Amino acid sequence: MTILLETAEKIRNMEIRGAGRIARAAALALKDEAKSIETDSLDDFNGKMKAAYKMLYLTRPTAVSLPNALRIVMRYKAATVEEARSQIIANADAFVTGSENAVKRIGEIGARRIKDGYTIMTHCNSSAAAQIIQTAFKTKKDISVIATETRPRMQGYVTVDIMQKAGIPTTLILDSAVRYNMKKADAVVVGADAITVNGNLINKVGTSQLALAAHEARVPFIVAAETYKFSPRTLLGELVEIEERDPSEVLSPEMQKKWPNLKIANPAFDITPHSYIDLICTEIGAIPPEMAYWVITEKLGWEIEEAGENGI
Ligand code: RUB
Repeated sequence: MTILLETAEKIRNMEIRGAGRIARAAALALKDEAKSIETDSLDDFNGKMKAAYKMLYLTRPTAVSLPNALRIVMRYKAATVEEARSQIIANADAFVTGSENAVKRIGEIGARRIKDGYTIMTHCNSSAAAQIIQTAFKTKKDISVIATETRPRMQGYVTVDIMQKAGIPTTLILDSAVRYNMKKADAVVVGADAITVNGNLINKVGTSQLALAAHEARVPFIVAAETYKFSPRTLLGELVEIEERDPSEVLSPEMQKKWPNLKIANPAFDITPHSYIDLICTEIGAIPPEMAYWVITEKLGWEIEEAGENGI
């Protein structure tokens, strides 16, 4: 199997998951494809690259880091196959390095918001959110973590594993125990799959419940998001599609047979309104959600026309 097919399958089945990892894996899959296409015809090369783009684009619908990464890697203008190939390789390498550096920078910026003695609640597993917590801990701050299980895929275990390996005291809680435990939290830190032009956050289903409970308890709600998590297409009035995953993630096929008339809803993400977000930590600084429009138009620099293309 080619790296392209393997990566697409791993993103689809969530072996590769988390918006940042998905973006980096997709960029590297395009790079590998560019390296392996054997042709002298630029049209042929372009056609094959577009097909690879399309395959990766369709793997998961919500994390905007995926189409953003694909567009960044596919920004090439070349007169020959070799020129195109080397531009794609350079774009992919630059994206991956930039993405890894962004996560580190977010860690440094976000860690300044974590004071000594803080307990931080987090949801699902976000590399950017985990980086903030780990960076704060490394600066000798005496902190602890409350991690939700994150049913049905239990990404909370990944977070627990990271925190345990780093030696950070951690408490695992049920998703339904978020409000009860919020009184023990000094801050909530979560990641992002997408941020819309009006500053709303799309992240793992249940995130909006942490935000509501944090708001009620006056606990700061902080989002860790690289700028490529901001969605240019929302500038055109489009909504971010919420992925609906297979019912078998919620209830086994055997149990489903027991209740043939039962409906199961399994949205993978939800929407947190910008009014519940105190701060978004990006690699270009800690910003209010109201600056999303600026990030999309000025930082990402995408014209509305370009934002409207999905490249397919
Ligand atoms: C993962 C999830 C993460 C964001 C950010 O969902 O919601 O919070 O993707 O992660 P899933 P990161 O497990 O369904 O992919 O900060 O690592 O990009």
